[in-house]
Amino acid sequence: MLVNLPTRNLALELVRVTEAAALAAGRFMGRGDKQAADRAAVEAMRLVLRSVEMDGVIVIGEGEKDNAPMLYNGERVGNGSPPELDVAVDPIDGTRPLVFGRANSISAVALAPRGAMYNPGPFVYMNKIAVGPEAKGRINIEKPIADNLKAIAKAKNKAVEDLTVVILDRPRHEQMIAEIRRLGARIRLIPDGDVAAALMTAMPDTGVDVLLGIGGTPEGVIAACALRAMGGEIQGKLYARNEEELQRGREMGYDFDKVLVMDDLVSSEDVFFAATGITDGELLQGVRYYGDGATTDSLVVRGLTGTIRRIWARHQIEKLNLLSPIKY
Ligand code: VTB
Repeated sequence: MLVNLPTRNLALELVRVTEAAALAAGRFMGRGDKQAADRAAVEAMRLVLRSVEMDGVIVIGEGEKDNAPMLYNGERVGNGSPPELDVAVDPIDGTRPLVFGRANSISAVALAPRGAMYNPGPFVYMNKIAVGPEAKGRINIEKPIADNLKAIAKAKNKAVEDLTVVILDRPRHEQMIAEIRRLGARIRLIPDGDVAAALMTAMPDTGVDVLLGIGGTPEGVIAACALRAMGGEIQGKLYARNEEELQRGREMGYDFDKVLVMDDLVSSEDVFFAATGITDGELLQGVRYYGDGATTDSLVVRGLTGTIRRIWARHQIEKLNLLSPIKY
């Protein structure tokens, strides 16, 4: 038997990164200013990432689609010492819900060995199907929705009518929604935030069984890292918005018909994932501020062991503001 000494769990360092972003972004709840919220989260994230002992390169940086402040693809993060890692960041998934004071806005970061994460290039949309551990190995994005729902229901020992399907509330999903209604499953339409939705499929308490539909590609890769660590599954297919994008993809060697399975999206089991709630949601509690501090609620996951930790923290804002250039 091969016995290894326990090694570092980088996710435990990573959680400070998502906590900082959430604490900074939480101030913008309901205040209507997307740019300011994004800037606060990105700056806090960038600063705390520096303290993480790693030689990281951002492979998945959000923002290009929304023209928001961002951590750039190719940006070096961490303190520069080994291990060499790919980094995926989503400083705020659900900026709109945050600035309108709605549910399920989170901050998320994932790490994987260098070269392990899928590089989606400039292609912003991905068709996705994501499930938790019970339905892992039973889904196939190429098959009709009816087949997938039946397979998931069977795996979870329930009827299709008992399933809850999460879908982003977008006109592009009208047909899919009509089809799911015809099949009799229950639907949760979400305004944004399909990273949280993908995670919910792997957390039985949330009552969510499957995520379907077209969402952001960066969000797909981050969700893949989290689900890989949590024992769930996601499959994706790049989605071209128009003929021009399709053409560009072909020239760059991207195949929009290719099914991206777990191993394509993140090819290593050695992944780390952390997320902190910004606004309240069924996955995580949002940031709460008190006269003398603030609380955060986070999820910390390590792929090698599959350990899922829930970390609740109380932060002393006054002390932090003395030490940190970030305004909490
Ligand atoms: C989703 C959602 C994100 O982008 O991926 C979505 O999870 C997809 O793009 O929070 P559209 O909004 O253009 O449909 C976000 O909403 C972030 O932009």
